[in-house]
Amino acid sequence: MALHKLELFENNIGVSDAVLLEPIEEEGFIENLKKRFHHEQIYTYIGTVVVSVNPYRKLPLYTDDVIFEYKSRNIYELPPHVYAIADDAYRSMRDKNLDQCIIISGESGAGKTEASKVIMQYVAAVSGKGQDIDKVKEQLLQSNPVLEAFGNAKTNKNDNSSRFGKYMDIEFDYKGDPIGGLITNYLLEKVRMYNNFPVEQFFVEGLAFLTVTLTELSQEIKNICCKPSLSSWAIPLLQKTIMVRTPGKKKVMGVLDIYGFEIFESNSFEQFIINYCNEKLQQIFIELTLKEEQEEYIREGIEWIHVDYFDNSVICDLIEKSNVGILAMLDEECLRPGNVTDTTFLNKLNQTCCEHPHFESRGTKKARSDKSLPHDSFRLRHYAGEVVYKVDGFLEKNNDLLFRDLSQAMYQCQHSLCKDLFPEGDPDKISLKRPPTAGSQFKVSVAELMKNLLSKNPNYIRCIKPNEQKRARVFEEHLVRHQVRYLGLMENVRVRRAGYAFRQLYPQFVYRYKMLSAATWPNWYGVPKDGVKEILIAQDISSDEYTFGKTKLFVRNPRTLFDLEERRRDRMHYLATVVQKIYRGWH
Ligand code: AD9
Ligand code: MG
Repeated sequence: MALHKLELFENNIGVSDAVLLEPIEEEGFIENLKKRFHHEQIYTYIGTVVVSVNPYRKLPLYTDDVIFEYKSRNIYELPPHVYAIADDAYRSMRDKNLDQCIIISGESGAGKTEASKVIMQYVAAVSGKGQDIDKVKEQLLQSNPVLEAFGNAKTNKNDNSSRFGKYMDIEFDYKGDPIGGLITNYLLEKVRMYNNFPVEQFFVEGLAFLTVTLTELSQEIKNICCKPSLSSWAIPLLQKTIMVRTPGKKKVMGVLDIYGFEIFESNSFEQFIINYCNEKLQQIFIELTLKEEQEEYIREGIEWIHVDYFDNSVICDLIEKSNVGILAMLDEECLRPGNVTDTTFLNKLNQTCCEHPHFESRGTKKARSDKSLPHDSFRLRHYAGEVVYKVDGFLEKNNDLLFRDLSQAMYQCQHSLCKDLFPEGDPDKISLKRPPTAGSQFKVSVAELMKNLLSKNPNYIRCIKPNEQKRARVFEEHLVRHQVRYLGLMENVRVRRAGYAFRQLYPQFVYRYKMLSAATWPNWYGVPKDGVKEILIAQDISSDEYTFGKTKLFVRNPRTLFDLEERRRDRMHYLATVVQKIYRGWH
């Protein structure tokens, strides 16, 4: 880790890795983000996770020069940046053959889509060049405006809000040049999108061999979507876009841009679904982070330290378990003949889930007298906090009968692309079979997504919105605190530094601290690990504080590191004074 980190610490613009915060407390974590934000340092690491605070203004962070600086550098050599993560992911994919995914989450307006564009820009800039490659890159970069034309809307949270979650696999050949991509969209919310269709003109060539002026098409879709009967939302619209693919062995980098945990004053089916997805993402985050830590310990031959953490599979089960989970209850109620309503669904939940420690409603014994909980709602204790869901509309939204109507309407559209996109709307092929419910489709897509992510090496970007007014230079602590909680960031910090907060390769450690031992100053010519030992002994660091891995020194407590830094600074000051005296003596 991090020469620059310590320098940043000295410069008093906060620590660039929250793992080095001491003690680990929410207040200090937020204070650190704030300090950095006001110094134009919008990125902070938690280990290898990037926390990004939306600056709401153009910062000179994305120029070609900056890309060049980050290209092929070690992740900790430079200040935190999305480029550093993108570079690390890209090189691991290209050189070590490890497929990667970059998971970007955060609430609306926090900067997820901007971050995904920054990643694509970086990958396009650092990968190979050539006529065919450039064409693919152009298509990858252009896919954003195309998808935005379909799925973005102005909302009160974001002028250009993506009303869908997007997962994009970018495919590369053995040299690391992009050869194509595959995009999967989740949860397109028509209700918020159709009023605000952007009608800019986009031109896409080579999409599944079609050349389309999307303005025409979007106008046509807008006309259809604006019919009052279609003013709800649907999950599978435009679900998959397949772009150019060339045969052969490929490597993959996936980018997931999906809303983070949502909690509004009134939460409905949409929030329930989104929060379920975030529970699953948290589950794999913990699993993979611990796995990664554990693997590093095994690689380095040091003993694994058990980490206590909140295992949220109990909540995932409550929502998704076959036959008894909330989604299963909802489906059962949707399929049951007779007088079924949102209230009968809630009654069913009360019967089935009343004993569950993460479920509460007024119809259950434990929350009967809880006046903060309305009678038409249930409360879930998510990993990130409690959310009250109003059951109103759950059945209708889950039934998703709209989807069949929509496919049929779209198929009637004059444009041939619409027919291609909604083949199931063909009257000759309409099946009388009931389409799957929205909830069950989402559960399947989430399971597929998780399987896909688990098969890759994960990288994380957690986006934070500093104020609701979309203003530059304004950092509202209460708003940030809310997001820090709902993104589970303190748990991230805890898990990351559960064992050893700091680790560094032996040669780098010797290089930085060689002035702290007479044996290693001015140069150490022996084995680097022995040099490290000399320094630790000379500084009288307790042996409980560190352990030796195969290639790295592991330090338990950040305080030890800060002490070493202070001593290093004093020593450097002393050495500079001595040199000055000698110089003056000569003259
Ligand atoms: V939503 O869930 O799709 O509603 P996002 O995707 O999280 O949301 P988006 O990336 O669209 O938010 O960012 C919102 C706005 O913030 C952008 O339109 C920019 O004006 C602004 N933004 C975000 N990130 C940056 C940045 N790194 N630098 C400058 C930024 N401005
Ligand atoms: Mg977005």
